[in-house]
Amino acid sequence: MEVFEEEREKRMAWWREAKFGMFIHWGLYSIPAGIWKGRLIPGLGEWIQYNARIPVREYEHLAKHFNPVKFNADEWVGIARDAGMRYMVITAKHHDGFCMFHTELTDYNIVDATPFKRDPMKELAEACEREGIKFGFYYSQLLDWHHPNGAGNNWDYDPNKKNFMRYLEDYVKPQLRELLTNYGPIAIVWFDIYSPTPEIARDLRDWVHKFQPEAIVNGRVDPGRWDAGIGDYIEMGDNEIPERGVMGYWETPATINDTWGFKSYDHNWKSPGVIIQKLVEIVSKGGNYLLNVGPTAEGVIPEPSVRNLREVGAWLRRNGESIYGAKASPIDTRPDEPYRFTAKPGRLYVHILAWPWDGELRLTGVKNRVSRAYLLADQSDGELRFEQDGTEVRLHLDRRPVDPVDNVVVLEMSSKDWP
Ligand code: JFZ
Repeated sequence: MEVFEEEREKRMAWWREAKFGMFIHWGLYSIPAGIWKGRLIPGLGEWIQYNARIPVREYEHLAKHFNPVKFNADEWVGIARDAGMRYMVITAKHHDGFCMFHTELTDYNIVDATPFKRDPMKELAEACEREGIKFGFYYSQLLDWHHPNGAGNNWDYDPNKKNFMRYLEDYVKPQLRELLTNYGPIAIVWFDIYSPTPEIARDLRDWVHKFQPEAIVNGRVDPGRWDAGIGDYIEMGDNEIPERGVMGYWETPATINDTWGFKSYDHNWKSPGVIIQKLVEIVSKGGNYLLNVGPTAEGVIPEPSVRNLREVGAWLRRNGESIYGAKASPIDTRPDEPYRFTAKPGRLYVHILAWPWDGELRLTGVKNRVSRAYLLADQSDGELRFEQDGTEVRLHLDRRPVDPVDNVVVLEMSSKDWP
């Protein structure tokens, strides 16, 4: 294995184990929250400056009103912990160019431009350190609707007069240095929407590793979703779960409603059951699930998302062994089959998404001899009866399920050579 591959395997060790993370989109866009001058602005909350073509001189006035007095880093980290989320990625600078961290490169940042005057990135990094949750930054390395040399704002600036390489060298890289030297150990840098060329992608990845060699770099540093492999893993499209398992490391970034940045009228919260089923679907195909919350301008994570995440955490406390550090299913399942598999050496986890009415579950493709079977969440009733004929196992679920969404049966094998 090449040295780079070995280094990557070491970097990815915690990520292979973590499986489930909290994404946070928080910035000036949380103030309008999808409404501008009395109009509902369609699209993602964090895209409001673009979607409403708001001039920089108007949009930047929002900074004077950004004062999230209810923000409490330990509270947010506690929500992630109680949800069973093992890492946190937060927007240090999204496409609007506003910096949610103290930077010397511009006064357009939360410490210098707002009445809040605190650095929430610093407070969250320290709170995550206390809680043992891995911490990282989302950073928009291409689109910047505030900076004259950033990409994307053609309503204030003449695109023909932009100098992206100046933006990269004189602004992006010095800011990345600040983020990678002022906030302690950074577990991941989550670049977004691709670099213009593979050379720039490699330069950014190497720049990250110059300061934090252990930091994982996501796939959107690459010039395209499936290109280059310069990042440490493939970043799927928003809310995208691949049809079939994908080789190597990959992650689904997902919204908990229909927007990343807070919108006051988006109440389409994913239920705990939907979140659990997506988590299981993703892990059964070999991926990680980075699920977003969009805090309000006051610094509050919306209560419905907190409530739903708390229930997901309760399920994970009973069934986390089948998720954390688990590998993709060794058995192909059709999308319509009411069960999924995850695996660890010598153990197959059968995620039963619909409890069979007759209590019988027939599984095929089990390439080892099963020695015992039991319900992961409640072993008080002892082991489950089963018969095995070659690779076919008939499970007798002669007891009531304990969970409304996903009941996990463990099939312990006679040896560790499969799965
Ligand atoms: C990007 C951002 O534009 C968006 O605001 C949010 O931060 C999201 C997590 O990332 O949106 C994308 C980027 C890439 C794809 C889809 C949406 N893609 O590759 O399909």
